[in-house]
Amino acid sequence: MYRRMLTIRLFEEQVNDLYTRALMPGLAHLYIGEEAVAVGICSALERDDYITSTHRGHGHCLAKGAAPGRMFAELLGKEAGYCRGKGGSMHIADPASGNLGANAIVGGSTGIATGAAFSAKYLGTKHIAVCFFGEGALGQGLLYEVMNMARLWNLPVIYVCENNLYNEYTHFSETTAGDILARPAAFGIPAESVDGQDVRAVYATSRRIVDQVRSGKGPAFLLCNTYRYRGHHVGDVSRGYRAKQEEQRWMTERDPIKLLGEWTIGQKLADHDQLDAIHSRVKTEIDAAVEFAMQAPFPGADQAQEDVYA
Ligand SMILES: Cc1ncc(C[n+]2csc(CCOP(=O)(O)OP(=O)(O)O)c2C)c(N)n1
Repeated sequence: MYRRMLTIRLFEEQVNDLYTRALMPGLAHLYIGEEAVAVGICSALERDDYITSTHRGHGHCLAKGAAPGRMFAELLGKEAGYCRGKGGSMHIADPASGNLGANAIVGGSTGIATGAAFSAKYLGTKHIAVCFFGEGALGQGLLYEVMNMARLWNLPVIYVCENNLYNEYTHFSETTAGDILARPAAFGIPAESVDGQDVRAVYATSRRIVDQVRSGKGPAFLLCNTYRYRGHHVGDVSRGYRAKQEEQRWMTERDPIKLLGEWTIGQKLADHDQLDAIHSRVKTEIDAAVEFAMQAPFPGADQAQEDVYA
């Protein structure tokens, strides 16, 4: 889990670099600071369980098993990318690792995840679906339609709300009335919250929920309290809508990688040198992945109209 969180962190730092050097088309929403959520939850899943993701989706894809090289290739619009360069940052799908796709429509993937859970139940496969979404999606009607269906039909789906406090530039308290957990509870869906900066807590909680959902008890809802360190997207650099002291507090006191590293050393499971060695290995892997993507060819012009449906 330490290595996976670090992979996401270093991947995202490279994305920021590629974007600011104008090498990457499109836009990117960085997941830095939230790594423990994706890693804690995906570590409790099987490879062929399903996930759906959001505009802030790189971390979910990597945590579920996507290869950094093909991810970078997708971001750079290259043929070797997961969507052959046609999806970009916000639409990465990797069916081989159960990733049914990121979705730039806020709340959009709640329907897809619930449909995947329906198919798993109908076909009797025992797979479950995890639907990641930000707290901004709590304002979307689709979520309530599908939570209703999921409860009525006892579907194996876990709704994971990542509350990083801000929907774009607005604090969630200005957009979200009442208690978040009361919303799934109104449908009879068991709901709980977890410290989204503590990967061990996220993993332990997810492990229990995953087992319940897989055993046929129907849907669940997990609220993960977390924080994004960077702007809403890479261009949001001044972040005047939130206090610098707040950012500093999360980064210094609540950093998920630092917290797990300190715990690991405190438990004498690893020492500083071993953690540094993991860091160097991940850095080498990420550098090689960027190089692979930079060298990879663009798709041919003859593919421009392939896979176009509308
Ligand atoms: C239906 C819809 N409305 C508006 C947008 C524009 N938009 C993109 S991200 C975002 C805020 C999302 O906030 P949240 O769901 O909390 O996720 P976070 O960015 O914090 O991870 C908005 C309003 C959109 N993509 N889709």
